[in-house]
Amino acid sequence: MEISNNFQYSCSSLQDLIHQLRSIFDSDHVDIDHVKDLLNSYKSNPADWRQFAKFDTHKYTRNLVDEGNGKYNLMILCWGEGMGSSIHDHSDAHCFVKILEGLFRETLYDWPVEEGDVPKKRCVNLYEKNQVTYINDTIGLHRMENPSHVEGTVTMHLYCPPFDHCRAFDERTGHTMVCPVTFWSKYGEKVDNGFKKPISAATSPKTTPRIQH
Ligand code: CSS
Ligand code: FE2
Repeated sequence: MEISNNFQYSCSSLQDLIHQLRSIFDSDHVDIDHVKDLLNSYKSNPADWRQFAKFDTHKYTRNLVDEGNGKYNLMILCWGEGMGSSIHDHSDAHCFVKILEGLFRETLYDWPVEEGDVPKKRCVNLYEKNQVTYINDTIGLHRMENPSHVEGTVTMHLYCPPFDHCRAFDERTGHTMVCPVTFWSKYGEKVDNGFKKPISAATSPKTTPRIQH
């Protein structure tokens, strides 16, 4: 990806956005600012995305909207009051976030200098409806949260290339953990993530904790 300025987009609906994203990502060289501009040009309309916005009472949800011809994943995340992620990286992917509803708080961290160091807090950014932000592993790590205790937050994320795990960091101990990321729904339909009860402690296989990031 390359950086350039002064590009104008207009976008009338989520369907239109999906269409234009596919067209941008058809090219071998995608400009980060063009993707940001396009996402900015979409004005959030709940009628467009309501079908994908599934809330869960216990955790934030990840809902797949489009696989972008295999080049990226476009998804809608729903964050109940006060819900947040751990501090995490982005598996070498580009991460674009657009706020569709509510408020969103990002706490940025520097990478630990040495293995086992704790990530160092850099700054806090607050985003509101229709704003767009971007991060990759070169910029740093972050924690994302719904800071509100009275309303939910809905965000749209584009990850390029798609990834199915990331690294989470414990702010106090510096311990890190590779975590799978899963979808709560795909194309508006609930996904069965297939948790299987171990038969007994003696025979149960080691399971990977499914923590969202
Ligand atoms: N990384 C989180 C959202 S913050 S970018 C996730 O996709 O689950
Ligand atoms: Fe993130």
